[in-house]
Amino acid sequence: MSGDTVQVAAGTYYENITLQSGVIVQGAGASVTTIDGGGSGSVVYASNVDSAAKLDGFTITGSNYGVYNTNSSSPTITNNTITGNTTYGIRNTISSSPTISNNIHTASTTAGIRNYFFSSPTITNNPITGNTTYGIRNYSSSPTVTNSILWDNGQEIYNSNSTPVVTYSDIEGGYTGTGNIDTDPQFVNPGAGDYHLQSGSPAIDAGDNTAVPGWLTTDFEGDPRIWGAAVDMGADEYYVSMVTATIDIKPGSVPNSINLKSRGVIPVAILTTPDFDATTVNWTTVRFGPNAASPAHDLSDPLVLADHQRDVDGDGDIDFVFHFRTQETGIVTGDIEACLEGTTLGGTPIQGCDSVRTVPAK
Ligand SMILES: [Ca+2]
Ligand SMILES: [Ca+2]
Ligand SMILES: [Ca+2]
Ligand SMILES: [Ca+2]
Repeated sequence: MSGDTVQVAAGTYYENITLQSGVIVQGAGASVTTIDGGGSGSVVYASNVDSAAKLDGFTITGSNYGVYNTNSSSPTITNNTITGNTTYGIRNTISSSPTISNNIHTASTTAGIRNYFFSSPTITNNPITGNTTYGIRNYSSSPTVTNSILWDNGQEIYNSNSTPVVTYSDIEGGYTGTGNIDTDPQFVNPGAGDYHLQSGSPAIDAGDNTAVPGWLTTDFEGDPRIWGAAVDMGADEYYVSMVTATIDIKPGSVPNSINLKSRGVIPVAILTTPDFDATTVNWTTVRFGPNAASPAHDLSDPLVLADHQRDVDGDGDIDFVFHFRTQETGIVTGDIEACLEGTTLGGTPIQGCDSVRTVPAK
């Protein structure tokens, strides 16, 4: 019934399903929930359904057509992996204009997406890659393609009597439109089905925020959809969450008295815990206090580094000790806390705070 949500548990289902207006079909995620159409016809069929019909969180595979929209169907298709269909991943025909966001389209034989007879889907944040003949094939149709990646298809976009609008997308061989680029998107491992973006990908922050539908608040794996300077192209938003590190200002001493008149240094340890190995911190990135002081010592000499990596709290694991010049930290009279920031050697941001007591007290 309209307004219903059909929740589908993780698993592989050998069947063919039909979308209905107003009904949400919600899988447990494309990595764990597969619908295999069993060889012929369409895995998912939709005729004249409205935009409130939704298909979310599946791998759609194993038929001629992954999703077949016809007779003015405009369902919302999001967070799916549409792969290994022998003709088209998605076929839109006879004025069908679905909203297609955050899906991975790959390994279909004829095209990732086929638009036919006045079908103008809105295709946002989709990688379409590794389809044999075409990425998108248009006939008398004009889709809107934004924040998407068309790479390594036989031909990326084929038009017959069609004028698609393609912007803020990475198209192999180039394509006319604002914000388009033609640079290897640097997927992590497309051969193994991993379409995450590498840290240096040109697709990061290269999309158009205004094209992201308001309801699309996460990427294909649940990270914030818009992160950093702008939305990324493709289904993945490159996102690294902050790790909260445990630090000990003046290791072994409490309270952590800071003599603001001192010309000396303040030792600060990042402690190794079961969740975090302090020796993975990139010392060149570490900053401390309101003025973001850099470490007082150059730790590029392995002997000096070894002297700073030791077990300061006696729990048997190696911690990382830094020293910061008191005058560079920006700590002022009355401050009760100071924080350290940096990143690991792998680029994960870290932050940790500890209490301080300034002397002479006010
Ligand atoms: Ca971004
Ligand atoms: Ca992500
Ligand atoms: Ca302390
Ligand atoms: Ca330790």
